[in-house]
Amino acid sequence: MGKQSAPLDGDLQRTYRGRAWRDEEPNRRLLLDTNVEEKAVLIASLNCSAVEEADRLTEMGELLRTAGATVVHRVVQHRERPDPRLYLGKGRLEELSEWVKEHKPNVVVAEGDLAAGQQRHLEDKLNTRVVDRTGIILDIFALHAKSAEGKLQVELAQMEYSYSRQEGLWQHLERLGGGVGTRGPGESQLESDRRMIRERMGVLRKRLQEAAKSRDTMREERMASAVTRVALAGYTNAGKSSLMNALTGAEVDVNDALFETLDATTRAFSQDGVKVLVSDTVGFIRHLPHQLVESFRSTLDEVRDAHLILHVADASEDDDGREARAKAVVEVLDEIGAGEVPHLHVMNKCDLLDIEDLDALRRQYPTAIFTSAISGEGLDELRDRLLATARARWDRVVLEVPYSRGDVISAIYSAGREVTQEAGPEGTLIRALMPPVDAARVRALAARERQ
Ligand SMILES: Nc1nc2c(ncn2[C@@H]2O[C@H](COP(=O)(O)OP(=O)(O)OP(=O)(O)O)[C@@H](O)[C@H]2O)c(=O)[nH]1
Ligand SMILES: [Mg+2]
Repeated sequence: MGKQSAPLDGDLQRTYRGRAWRDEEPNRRLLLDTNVEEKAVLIASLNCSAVEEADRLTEMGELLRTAGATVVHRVVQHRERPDPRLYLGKGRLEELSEWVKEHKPNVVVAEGDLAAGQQRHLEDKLNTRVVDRTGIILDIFALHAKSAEGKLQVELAQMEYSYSRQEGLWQHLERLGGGVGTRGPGESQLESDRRMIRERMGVLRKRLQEAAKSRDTMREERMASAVTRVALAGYTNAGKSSLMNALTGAEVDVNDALFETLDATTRAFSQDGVKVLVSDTVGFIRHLPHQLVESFRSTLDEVRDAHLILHVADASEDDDGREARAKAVVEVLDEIGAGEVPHLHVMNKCDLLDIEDLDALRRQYPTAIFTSAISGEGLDELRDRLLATARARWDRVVLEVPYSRGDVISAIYSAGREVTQEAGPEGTLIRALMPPVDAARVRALAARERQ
């Protein structure tokens, strides 16, 4: 490989090498150190409106804050699309390179996704770590993963991310080397890295499948149960967990951070014999890395299997920001197969709006429910709507139960509501509202009796 292999080899050490994940160190942070507040330079190559630009840069700042870094400098370039080789244009990169030399930030972070080659070229030019948006999001997930399954899911997503970048680098080296037969030492290291990652991904997938099996059993029970299931879904930091806690008295962690919640939690609340199960799960973001959607698929089943999705939004966002976020949420819901599930819009954080703004928003979203998990505003209305949804799912059952089957009658009383009974010629004529599953069960029982 001659001269060209030397800088690439250095590259590998910085970004690609030394990540031989071992069992004893799961969920190692991919890119940023946990214990120090890192100084980050944010770079962006954008082709969007000024409003969207401001929103995206703010969001990237929030992501970095959650990951433990502060933005100390920004370089924003407006161009049709990022430079295919260097992400930024040459001139801007030169300027940045000078700045980096002088101020020595810990990391340079791109607002968008970087191809492996772009990342490598930037690291060479700037002589510092370069990370992209997906890398930061994966890092936050690694930081917040708590359950065993959550940790496996994050690790798999991290691996898939690294693997796809190694693939790019590997192809690049292959081109440089001019063919398989001329591979140098750098490449063999790379190959062994790839093999290790592949093997580890296999192990992780298997473990996740095992976890999914027990989940499947739970899922079957869940699907068979008559209880109405409601899932909270929405952009990260909209207040889903806060609403969950306010509605059900759960104690899910709440924090002003992105992706605070990763695991799914389900709690019930009930009133007058009507029960509703509420699930809180991982939040969404625009361009949610595909690897994460894939590895969190089983967690996201909670959303797909729901009878009703509460699409929670932050009412205090400006119109453009709120609409962009709502669109991103709908995209992810479609991607996980939850696009057809009925949903109800919940505008949360209403306490942050003044009366005029709130009125305007109510006119803009006439079917939404306006809540504040902090002041408690709108929570009764939300609860009532959920209970009404649960009631509406109940079947009206009219049956003639043979006099010999007192057990069926007591089953109807225990699972049903508004039960009335009168004596008929061959049995008790009974009317009730029942959850669909129980209705089917007693109907089958009664039919069997008749034969
Ligand atoms: N003012 C106000 N703040 C709220 C309200 N609901 C939640 N928050 C705050 O918003 C932040 C995020 O709340 P969470 O409940 O953690 O949001 P989440 O949607 O579960 O976020 P992720 O799990 O990170 O996706 C926290 O600082 C909450 O205290 C509300 O109604 N009003
Ligand atoms: Mg949460």
